Amino acid sequence: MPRSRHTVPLLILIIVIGAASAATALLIDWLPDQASEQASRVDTLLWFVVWVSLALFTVVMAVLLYSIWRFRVPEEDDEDGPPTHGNTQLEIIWTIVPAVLLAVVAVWAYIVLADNEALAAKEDRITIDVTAEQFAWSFSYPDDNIASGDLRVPVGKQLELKMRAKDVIHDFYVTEWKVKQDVVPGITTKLIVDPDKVGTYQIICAELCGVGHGIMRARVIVMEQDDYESWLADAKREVAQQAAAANAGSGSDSGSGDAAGSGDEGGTTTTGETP
Ligand SMILES: [Cu+2]
Repeated sequence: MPRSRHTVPLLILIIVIGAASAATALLIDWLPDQASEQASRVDTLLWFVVWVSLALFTVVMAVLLYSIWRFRVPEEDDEDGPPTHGNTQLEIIWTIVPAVLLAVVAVWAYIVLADNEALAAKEDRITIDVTAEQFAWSFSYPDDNIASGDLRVPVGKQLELKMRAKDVIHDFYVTEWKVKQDVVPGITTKLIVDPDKVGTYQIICAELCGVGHGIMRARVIVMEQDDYESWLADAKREVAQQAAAANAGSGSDSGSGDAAGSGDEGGTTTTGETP
């Protein structure tokens, strides 16, 4: 059979399409920086899926383009093509290969999820309550009794975010952390993440939640441990001062005993301004 006649042109097509696909994947910086322990696990799995997809895409496109070119009939030829029957060998191959690939991805994803959600020891993690509402995020620190419009966290510690929604479904997503989690009215959802890079990142809502969905953003500020502790101490002091002031002038209209300053634009704490 004329197998050899097709082999070389097909191989050339595979090389050309494969090189173009690989170049597209490699030359463009597709993914956000990695800023959590979870990030590299997620990205590695993602790139595996991408490379497998590119390989399959390359083979399919090569065969398709070659067939269009090589087996084209003259325009006036309206006859049916020759009848063909199944090819058992091919069918077995194209059943087994995707089945194995899917199984690999499923098991791998399970392992990544289990690793990503593994809880650190109690003293090595910080619990933060996250509240989502149309169209804002707010954060409170139950252990320290303060609240903040920015999510401020120390680097190198695990966060256990306990998330509640006041109205509709939202979704907490920090692209650099590579993890996201729906926030659903009526239940408390949980997100585990270990930030490992100091910096300021955006929290975005990743679930269409109304007209303000696109502006439903907040900042996460990942700080050195020392900076975090001094911010925490300042915030606690401010809360105590506010409480004292509220007590002193109780009855008067001097503002909220409710420390949870809403996430105003500067997005700081309770305190209004912080270092
Ligand atoms: Cu939202």
